[in-house]
Amino acid sequence: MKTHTICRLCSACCPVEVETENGKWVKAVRKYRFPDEPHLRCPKLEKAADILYAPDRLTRPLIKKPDGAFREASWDEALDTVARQFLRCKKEYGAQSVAWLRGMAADWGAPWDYANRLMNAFGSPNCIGNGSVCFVGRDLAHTTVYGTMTLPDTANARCILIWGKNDLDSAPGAAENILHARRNGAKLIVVDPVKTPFAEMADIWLQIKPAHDGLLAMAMIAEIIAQDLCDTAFVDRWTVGFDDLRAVARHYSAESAALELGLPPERVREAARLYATLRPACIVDGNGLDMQVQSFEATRAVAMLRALTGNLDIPGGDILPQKVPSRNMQLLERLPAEVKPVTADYALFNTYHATWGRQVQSCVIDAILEEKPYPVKTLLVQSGNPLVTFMDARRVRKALEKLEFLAVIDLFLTQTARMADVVLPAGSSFEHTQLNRAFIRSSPVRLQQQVIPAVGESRPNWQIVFDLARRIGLEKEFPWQTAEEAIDEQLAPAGITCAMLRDAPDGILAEPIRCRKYEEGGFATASGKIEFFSAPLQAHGHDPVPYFSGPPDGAISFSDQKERYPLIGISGARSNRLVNSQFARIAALGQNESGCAVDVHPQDAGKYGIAPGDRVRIETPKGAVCMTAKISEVIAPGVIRIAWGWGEVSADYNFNVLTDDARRNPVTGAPSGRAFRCRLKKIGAERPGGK
Ligand SMILES: Nc1nc2c(c(=O)[nH]1)N[C@H]1C(S)=C(S)[C@@H](COP(=O)(O)OP(=O)(O)OC[C@H]3O[C@@H](n4cnc5c(=O)[nH]c(N)nc54)[C@H](O)[C@@H]3O)O[C@H]1N2
Ligand SMILES: Nc1nc2c(c(=O)[nH]1)N[C@H]1C(S)=C(S)[C@@H](COP(=O)(O)OP(=O)(O)OC[C@H]3O[C@@H](n4cnc5c(=O)[nH]c(N)nc54)[C@H](O)[C@@H]3O)O[C@H]1N2
Ligand code: SF4
Ligand SMILES: [Mo]
Repeated sequence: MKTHTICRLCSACCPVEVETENGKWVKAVRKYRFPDEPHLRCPKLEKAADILYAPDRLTRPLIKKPDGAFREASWDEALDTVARQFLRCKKEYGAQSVAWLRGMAADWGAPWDYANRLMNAFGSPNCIGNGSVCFVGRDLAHTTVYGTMTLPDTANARCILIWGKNDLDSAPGAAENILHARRNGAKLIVVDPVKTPFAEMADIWLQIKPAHDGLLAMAMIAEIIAQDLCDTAFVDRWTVGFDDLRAVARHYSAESAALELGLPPERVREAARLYATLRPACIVDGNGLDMQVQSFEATRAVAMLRALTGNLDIPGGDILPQKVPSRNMQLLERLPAEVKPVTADYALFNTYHATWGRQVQSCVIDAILEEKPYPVKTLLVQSGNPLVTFMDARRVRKALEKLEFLAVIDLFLTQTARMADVVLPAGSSFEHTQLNRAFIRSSPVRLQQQVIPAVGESRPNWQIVFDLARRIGLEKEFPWQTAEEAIDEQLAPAGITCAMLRDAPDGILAEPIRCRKYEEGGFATASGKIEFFSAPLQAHGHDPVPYFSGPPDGAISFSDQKERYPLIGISGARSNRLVNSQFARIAALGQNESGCAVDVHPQDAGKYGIAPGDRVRIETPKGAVCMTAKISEVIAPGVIRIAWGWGEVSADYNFNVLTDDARRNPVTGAPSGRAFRCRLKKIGAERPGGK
């Protein structure tokens, strides 16, 4: 049997066709937008059976015994235990002392809505996503400029500016669009500290100093304004604050910025000119811009480039998405107004969007450890592995140890799950039907369909949440018996149902696609125009224009200890075999730890006496990891790139013991997880057998 669905093994959300036989996975293929073009392989999808039927998949709920070992339990007992803890905590400390942490994997789609609904109805504002380090902070930066986050129409662009994104490994469908445009003659500019394959094929590669993107964006803005390369008619008609931006940008000439960035000034000018003059042009921004203390300002400055050049909402430019009409399922109105979330310091981020909710994950750790603004005592982690993926991993461990109760919903007994009192086994994305956020953010709507039965006694995420809700007294709020019933209710405003979606393998357009939609009703900002100057940001005490109060300072963690920590460490590539902390244990994907290595430039290798395959120790003021050295010229001298996510395999490899969570972006709470000062020393010769 063949079924069209969405793969959610990573956040790329590829449409796929899955073949099954008697309820068993046989194989799957990604569907291609340009079937005649060469396409990219995805090892994760090819090895999906190894993931789905992994011998260490959790198949029964687990409860921790007093001696610290787990025992298997029935769903009734496990869910009742979690429900009892929720209710006890609410009674003893107030509902807000219960928090729900959400990782990336189950999607911020309907399951995100369901978890929020449960927590809001329960009375706790602390359903917290990881958007401070991934995507949502960028969404806010776009939104403050032109009212929404745009989507690049790369396939039709003549010029593509890739800024901190590596779709070849992280989103193959998106990469194929770029390759298609390239074959049609599009020019490519890449801003990346690493020589990625896109950087190699680029017309201009700006090898940026890590975490200094804001400076480069301001220099490009300055150049475009100084050389009269703006789309003046568009800027005059559709923007506010151009004079303010021009006044700030004067301080960021290509010469001065390039000096700080270690780039030739003419390259910066050339990039600005190419991007501004070749229309249509789009900008593909990525996670390279997140996890920096300066991420919000930098992303905002990048967003302004789109507006200055009039590339918004035109074919081949950056498109304003057409949201699919849907019901807000979150019951936010049920939350008592006087209860503030643990993320209260990030007021604008908490409230700018109707359904993103609260996203500064670090605040949960603060609340557990420092009891500020109040203590969190019970935590439920769904589809996340904070012990490996949050900054400052040792602090996270301390926090998890301090909790009165920890429950984890996951497919595997992760490092985080091992610390739990109760572990609830979830079905993978192929084992349940789900409406993903990505497919209501813009048309066409597509359905992620269940293609195989849940493995063992594992259960779909939606069912676990609904069952738990009913056990804490929310039967009325969760009346649905199937995922389809809930999805149909959510999509009712669009007049679309699961049954219709099942018959539409390529999805359903909620309305015809249009361009220049702002001509009908303006932009969704306070002024109705694009805001180079943001009054709402100013009202919240932030810079109304990016870098209004000066150039980035301390963008890289531990910069004040440069003498002792001379190198810049950056977070490793996302291999197309692995996803964050996932799959390294699957033999076919983890490949005997061959990807767990640190890239050292030949100059630095010479300086530190390091040969390929040597064991090295990398240290920051926070901690140390040990890995194998690889000599590589993909990074600049003075920069080392350290594999990340491997902390799931061994504590020795936990990249995030190196990172800092103390300094955060004031608007989005983003810590500097990607770039920090560090030092390196050799601790042994080549490891035998690659182990
Ligand atoms: N140093 C450093 N730190 C980083 C990053 C980095 O680049 N460098 N990247 C950051 C980014 S962008 C992100 S998004 C975060 C990711 O942080 P996390 O979301 O914590 O990371 P994952 O390893 O993807 O963990 C997902 C967990 O969900 C489980 N899972 C998979 N599918 C399902 C499902 O359907 N249901 C349930 N319940 N569980 C499921 C997996 O087994 C896995 O344990 O990490 C961030 N941390
Ligand atoms: N195979 C695979 N796919 C994934 C994931 C995975 O782990 N594996 N994770 C998923 C998740 S959670 C996410 S968020 C996406 C992320 O996917 P992307 O948005 O593509 O992000 P990254 O691959 O983390 O980084 C993109 C590029 O940013 C560069 N970069 C690093 N530091 C800087 C900097 O300071 N400035 C600039 N300009 N660039 C910098 C890196 O060298 C890299 O080439 O991928 C998703 N898809
Ligand atoms: S890139 Fe691979 S794993 Fe990720 S969604 Fe697409 S097919 Fe699935
Ligand atoms: Mo992410």
